[in-house]
Amino acid sequence: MIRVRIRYFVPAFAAGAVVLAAACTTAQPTSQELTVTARDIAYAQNQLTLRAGVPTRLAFVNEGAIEHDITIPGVSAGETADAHGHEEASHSMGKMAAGTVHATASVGDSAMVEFIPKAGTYEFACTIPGHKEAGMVGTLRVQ
Ligand SMILES: [Cu+2]
Repeated sequence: MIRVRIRYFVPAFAAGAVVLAAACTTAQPTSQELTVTARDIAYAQNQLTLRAGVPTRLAFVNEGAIEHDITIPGVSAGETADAHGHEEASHSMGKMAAGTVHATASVGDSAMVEFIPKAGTYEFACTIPGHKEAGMVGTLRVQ
């Protein structure tokens, strides 16, 4: 009686394992992209999620009437990543904390920054004086 049970149980288990393996393959992308749009004065997206350890392209688009940036301290697994969506060096960040991701764009411009995110929950904000206080702040979850 026990033998019969085992004979039916094993193929069912094997089929389940195949499904799990297929799910794992599709769940791990080789890259991911994220767009954050700035307006006056808020981010169009203030709750962001990313997958940890996956190369990421963050596009920062400024649809506002003044300059804005996005700064995410500590999220990069590698070096500090910095992108400026304008030619003049009007926006100097000085020395940023290790692992900071920063992109700045003047009016109507955009910037693309690439990094590999570490798992965790991060606050991101605009560093232009007064903007964070006015609401240019959000949360990024990396899982
Ligand atoms: Cu701003």
